[in-house]
Amino acid sequence: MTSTLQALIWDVDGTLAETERDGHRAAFNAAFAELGLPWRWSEARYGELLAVTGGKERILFYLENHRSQDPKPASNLNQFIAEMHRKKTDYYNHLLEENPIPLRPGIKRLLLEARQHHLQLAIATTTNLINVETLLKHSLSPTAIQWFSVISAGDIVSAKKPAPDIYFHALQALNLSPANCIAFEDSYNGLQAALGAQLPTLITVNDYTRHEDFTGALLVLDHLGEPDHPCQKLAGPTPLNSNCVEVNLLRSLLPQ
Ligand code: XBP
Ligand code: MG
Repeated sequence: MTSTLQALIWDVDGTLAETERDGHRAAFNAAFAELGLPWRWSEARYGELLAVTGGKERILFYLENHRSQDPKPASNLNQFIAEMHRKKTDYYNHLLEENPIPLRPGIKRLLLEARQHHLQLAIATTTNLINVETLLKHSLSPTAIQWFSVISAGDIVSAKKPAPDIYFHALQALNLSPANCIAFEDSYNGLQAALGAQLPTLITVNDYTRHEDFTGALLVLDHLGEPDHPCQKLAGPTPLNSNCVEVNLLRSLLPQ
C-alpha cells in the first residue's frame, strides 16, 4: 500500500523548543515561591519528574512521593493543585513573552517547507493551549497559530501521554489515517503515545531524553538540522544523505 504524506503532527515541549528546563521548570518554581512553599525543582529533579506528563499530574506525583510528610492543604487537593498550576501557567506565559525561547534547529525551516508543499500541520501536546499559542506567537511568528489546522492540547483528553488519546484527537480532527502522517516527538512518553495511535514517528532528542528507549521510531536524530548546522542520525535504517530533514526525506520514510 502506498502512503502519501499529508500532515505533520508536532509535539511541543522539547520538540518545537527546549521549553522544559528554563521554561516550565522555572515557572513551577516561581509558583511554589509565590505560595510560600519551600519546594524547588532542580534541573536533575525535574528530569526525573518529566516521567510524569502534565503539570498538574507532576505536582500531585511530587506531593505524594517527595513531600508526603508536608501538612496537607486545607482546601480540596485538586483545587489547590489547579490554583498552583494556574499561577505556574501565568509565570510561564510571561516568561515566553519577555524572553522568547528559541525554536530548535530546523523547526521553522521545515514548517515553512511543509506549508509550501501543502501539507497540513497539527499539534498534539500535553501542555495547555495558551502555552502553545504564546510559544508560537513569540518564538515563530505573530500569526503562526494559523499555520496549524489542528491544535490538540492539554486537558482536552482525560488520559495524557503516554496514552495515545491526544494523537487520536488530532487524527480525528485532521480526518486522516495515521499512515498519511508523521509525528514529531522528543521523549519516550511521547513516542509511546504516537505509536499507540499507529503514527510513524521521528524523534529529535534533547538533554533530558537522549538516554531514553526509542525503539519503534522511524528515525532518531539530535535535531532536524539546518543547511549550515547538520543533524546527526542516532538510530534508524535510512541513510541520511542530507544535512537536514526536508519534506522529500519525510516522504521517503513512509512505507511505499
Ligand atoms: C510535556 C509535558 C508538560 C509540560 C508542562 O509533555 O509533560 O506537562 O512539562 O505543561 P509533551 P503543563 O512534550 O510530551 O507534550 O504544566 O501545561 O501541563
Ligand atoms: Mg515533548
